[in-house]
Amino acid sequence: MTVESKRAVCQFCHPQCRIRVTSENGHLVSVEEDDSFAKANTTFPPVKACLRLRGAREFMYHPDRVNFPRKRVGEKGEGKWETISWDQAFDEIAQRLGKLTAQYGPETLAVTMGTGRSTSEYMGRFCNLLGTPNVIGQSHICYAPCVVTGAATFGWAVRHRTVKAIDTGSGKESLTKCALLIGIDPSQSTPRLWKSSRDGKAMGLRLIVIDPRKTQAAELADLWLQLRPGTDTALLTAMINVIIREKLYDKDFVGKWCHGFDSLAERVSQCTPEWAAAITQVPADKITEAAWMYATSKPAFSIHGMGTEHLQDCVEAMHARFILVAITGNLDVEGGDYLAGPSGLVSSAETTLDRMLPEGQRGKQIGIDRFRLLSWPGRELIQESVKRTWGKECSLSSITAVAHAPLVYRAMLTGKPYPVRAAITMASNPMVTQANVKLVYRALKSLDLYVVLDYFMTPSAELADYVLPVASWMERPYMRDVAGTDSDIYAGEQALPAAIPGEYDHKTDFEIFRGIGIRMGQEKYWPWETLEQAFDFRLTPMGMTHKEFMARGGFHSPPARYKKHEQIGFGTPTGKVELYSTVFEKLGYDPLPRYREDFESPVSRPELGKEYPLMLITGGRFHPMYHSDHRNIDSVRRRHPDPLLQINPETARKLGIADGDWAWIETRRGRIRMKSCHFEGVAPNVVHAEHGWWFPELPGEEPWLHGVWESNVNVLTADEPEACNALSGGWPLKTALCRVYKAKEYK
Ligand SMILES: Nc1nc2c(c(=O)[nH]1)N[C@H]1C(S)=C(S)[C@@H](COP(=O)(O)OP(=O)(O)OC[C@H]3O[C@@H](n4cnc5c(=O)[nH]c(N)nc54)[C@H](O)[C@@H]3O)O[C@H]1N2
Ligand SMILES: Nc1nc2c(c(=O)[nH]1)N[C@H]1C(S)=C(S)[C@@H](COP(=O)(O)OP(=O)(O)OC[C@H]3O[C@@H](n4cnc5c(=O)[nH]c(N)nc54)[C@H](O)[C@@H]3O)O[C@H]1N2
Ligand code: SF4
Ligand SMILES: [Mo]
Repeated sequence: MTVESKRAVCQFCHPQCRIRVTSENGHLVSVEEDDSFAKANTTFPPVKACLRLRGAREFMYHPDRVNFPRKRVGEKGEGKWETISWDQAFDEIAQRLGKLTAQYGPETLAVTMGTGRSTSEYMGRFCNLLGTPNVIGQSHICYAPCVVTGAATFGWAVRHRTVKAIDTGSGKESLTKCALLIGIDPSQSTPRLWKSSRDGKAMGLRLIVIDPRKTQAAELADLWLQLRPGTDTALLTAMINVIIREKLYDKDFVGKWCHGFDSLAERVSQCTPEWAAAITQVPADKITEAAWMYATSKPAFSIHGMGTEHLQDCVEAMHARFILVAITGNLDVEGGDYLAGPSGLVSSAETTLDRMLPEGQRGKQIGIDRFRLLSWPGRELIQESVKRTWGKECSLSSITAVAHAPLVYRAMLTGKPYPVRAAITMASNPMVTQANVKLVYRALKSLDLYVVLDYFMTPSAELADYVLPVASWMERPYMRDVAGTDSDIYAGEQALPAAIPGEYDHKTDFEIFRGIGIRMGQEKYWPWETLEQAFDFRLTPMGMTHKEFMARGGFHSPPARYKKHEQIGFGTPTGKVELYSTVFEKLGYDPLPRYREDFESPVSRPELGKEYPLMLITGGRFHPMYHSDHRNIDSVRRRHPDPLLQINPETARKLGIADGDWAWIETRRGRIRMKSCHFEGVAPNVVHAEHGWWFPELPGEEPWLHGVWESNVNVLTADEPEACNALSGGWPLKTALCRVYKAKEYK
């Protein structure tokens, strides 16, 4: 019997917990926290309690896991499959894709990606070599707007979400004196930030939370600003107004290092707390107090989450947040918002070979005319000065020059601006997580070729022509420098075999794109046979292999260096922090943040507001689920068996909905059912519905598609271009108008 013990990095979610995986004859025996690993700047205590991790064996050997490549034999969505070999799968996919690209051009292929738990740089490499600019997915609404707006404003992105958190220092008093949490619920989504928030609070940290819901962080906070959903820009520009009017800003830093202060001051001169109070429903004195607290408790840290990123005016709100950071002198200082700079790896942008995507093909990126910030025009403009300053781009190219998903799904349906006839889905589940899934469904079903790379038959996989079984984090090595924005590098070993003859035959996403790519004439560009060899190459600038990197602890964090602008300036066109964004201006947009009422609110649509009187927030994170995952892992599902709707008890009473009753939630786009949960922490005119729900236990064939129409909140969300952010194209997931009524019976 061979017993092995390996040091892996868990990828069931994002914190990159370091796990000791023990196996016997290649079979998983146990997973536990790994103390022998080099400490990754903060340890992560809740591993033992992590239900997702504890379900690892159930996941690995789940009876529903797809273990061999599958090819559709019946009609699309009929649920009839045959098992085929990898060679057959690669040959047929390459051949069918080749035929389609010959007919329509390589841009006929779209690739969907998700929250980033796999090696998307090799997916990007495949796409760039093939010549398609149409990578789509969640980047528009998850993290890419933050990277791009950060890089446009500061010349690099500030990012602390998974790796770094509030700097509490090592003394009795918190090093960071104030933390501003905007639209983020760390107690559910961001364990390290949550731990450091609580630790900091016990050491005198002042906490300001901006959230329409009373989250655990809001309970802990010194100040909780319960704003009306969708009004962050109004609130943040009012804080800027107070800071400028009361002269609380850092005059020295602003004078030396900020571009456009006078224009900013003029722009926000009307944005008084009283003005913002009428919009946000947060009392004016609380806004003033928040501005004072943030500006005078130094150093201060800030972070925004998806409550801000999932808004129609997300870019404006982020820009306002970054302005606050800069004018208060909290940028790149110890305990404040840190600009990490690039890591020592070959960058992910280089790995994707994005420079090999011909100019003409870049111009075909769908959405490029309208949404220029996150597509090629913004990418080129921003990264030019970033690269000049830092030597490397601040991006994972596959997520910062992306096609606009809602327009790509429309192209699948209409053939405009040109036919998109094929798609590959990697590490994503668009039938559940993309907005407006009724449209996504019709679009995916209309394709000539649809290939899904996943572990299970998700509702998306059920619509595929081929389903390819991927190796999980336990079955592949790991290495990451957090999307090319953070200098920390994490690595892990492969702990289990990806294939055991007669039992299962999985491949990494890397091997799958390589396999198809080689058959499409890309052989020269795939010199590495395994993911580990590809990692070896990325480590060449550091002069070691993946194995050697693991031998040195599997973690590298260069010592922090602050105020780097004093040596190198800021990587923006003006070399300063762009309060007034010359980048936005050049792209044809407003260079300063301005609040606009959301496309679907009781104020912008009073008539609709009468029919649909409640404001709907979707997708607030909750334990133990991770997006649409884990619904089929019994031990996890038992802890949270049903989809929940949070509703104020007063509203529920008026609607005759008792705590625990099933209720319909309806928007203009459709309706779904969830179990109601009375919650004082939302205003009477706001409800919150979870996202990610499908029911793996229901049949896969149509019309069921594992219950994808039952409780999937993205039946309700909007994705029309008019609803999207004007600069980035991000779609709104935290604002919509709905009505709620009791569901008479369930099932
Ligand atoms: N209404 C609403 N919608 C939302 C949100 C919201 O708040 N509200 N949140 C949005 C956000 S921020 C995000 S990031 C997205 C998430 O959107 P997705 O990333 O699409 O969501 P997941 O459920 O994580 O889907 C991942 C799928 O990939 C599979 N998978 C996991 N790891 C791997 C891997 O390594 N390789 C491969 N090939 N497959 C893998 C899983 O089995 C799962 O089926 O959802 C977005 N959608
Ligand atoms: N358990 C778990 N953890 C996760 C995930 C998961 O699925 N499950 N997903 C991961 C991913 S990919 C992401 S992107 C992160 C996201 O994690 P977070 O950034 O925490 O995002 P959410 O939980 O979607 O929303 C955060 C808060 O925004 C609030 N909010 C809603 N509307 C508004 C608004 O208009 N303004 C403001 N200021 N706030 C608003 C919500 O009430 C919510 O409390 O979580 C990651 N962590
Ligand atoms: S699932 Fe649990 S152990 Fe794995 S990365 Fe997430 S929090 Fe860490
Ligand atoms: Mo996300």
